[in-house]
Amino acid sequence: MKAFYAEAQSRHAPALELQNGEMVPHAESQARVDAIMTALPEIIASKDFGIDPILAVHDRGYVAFLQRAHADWVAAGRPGDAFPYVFPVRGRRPLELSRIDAELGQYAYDCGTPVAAGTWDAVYWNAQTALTALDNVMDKRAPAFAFCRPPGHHAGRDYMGGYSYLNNVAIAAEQALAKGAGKVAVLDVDYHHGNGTQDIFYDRGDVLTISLHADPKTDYPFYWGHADETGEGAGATANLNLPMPRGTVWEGYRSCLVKALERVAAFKPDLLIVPYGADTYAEDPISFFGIETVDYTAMGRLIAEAGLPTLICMEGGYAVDALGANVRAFLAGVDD
Ligand code: OKP
Ligand code: ZN
Repeated sequence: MKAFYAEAQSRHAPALELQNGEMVPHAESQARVDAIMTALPEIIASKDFGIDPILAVHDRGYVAFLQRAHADWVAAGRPGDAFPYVFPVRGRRPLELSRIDAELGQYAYDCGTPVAAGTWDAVYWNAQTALTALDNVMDKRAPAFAFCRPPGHHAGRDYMGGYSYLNNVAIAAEQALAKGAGKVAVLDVDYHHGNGTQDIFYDRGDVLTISLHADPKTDYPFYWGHADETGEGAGATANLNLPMPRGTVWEGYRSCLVKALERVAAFKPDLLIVPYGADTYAEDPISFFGIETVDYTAMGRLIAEAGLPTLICMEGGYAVDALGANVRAFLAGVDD
């Protein structure tokens, strides 16, 4: 399967994140890139589709903020990466705020998503990687792998969180519609709920969003991902959340995936986008499912059986030692 990446994606290198009350080395690291790179046979450099496909999904003010946030942070005399620490409570009146701390809180929803010096360049090219792989899928009708990094599925129209800044999957879905696809289905198999993608398409009937993930009653992102979130307006019934308990192994996961794929088939999409996270892996350091490396091949095979043009976008996966093998196992299943 063709795999795409842009070197600039490596410019995003945040040092630390706040996890369970401690500043720890950021889990979303360059070591992930190296692990996946060595597992892929050949990597094709991404093409530049420009900023318009990004602005078709994301708020202009938010994009401008991402472009200058780190420089503003440095200008304010701050060390390291730009970190939010104060957040507006939802429902407050919109305010024109200019101090960097106020803006960080306005555009972030957690403390795991700092803006580092190279973040904008990296996430711009991250989106281009998704767009390049999409182009390949639409052109060749064969599956393609967008090696997206950092992840994107937690980012909303105007917010960052969960290591995500731009929503690569949403950008690709919107671009596919602009290029003539009538309907797109997103099937998110990362351990964490794809809250940003859900939010972006919540009131839309042309994009079906499905997420299989750890129950938000016990796991991040807590405030989204519950089974009763089914969409609204034109998108009523076009969102499906399948939360699973901690400890879920392949057998239980598989039956949820079958349900998800039945819904995909009923929707009759022109394109399937799969945000893939290897953080469902049994040994993942921040997650609690029991999927094994061989199971990823079965997972990929089941998804390929849907018989749809398929774009795979990388999301999470933090067990660096097994990450390459897990990605390879999944892609092998899709390719079978
Ligand atoms: C990004 B992706 C656990 C803290 C979790 C954020 C996790 C973001 C995951 N103590 N922090 O979906 O893999
Ligand atoms: Zn995840």
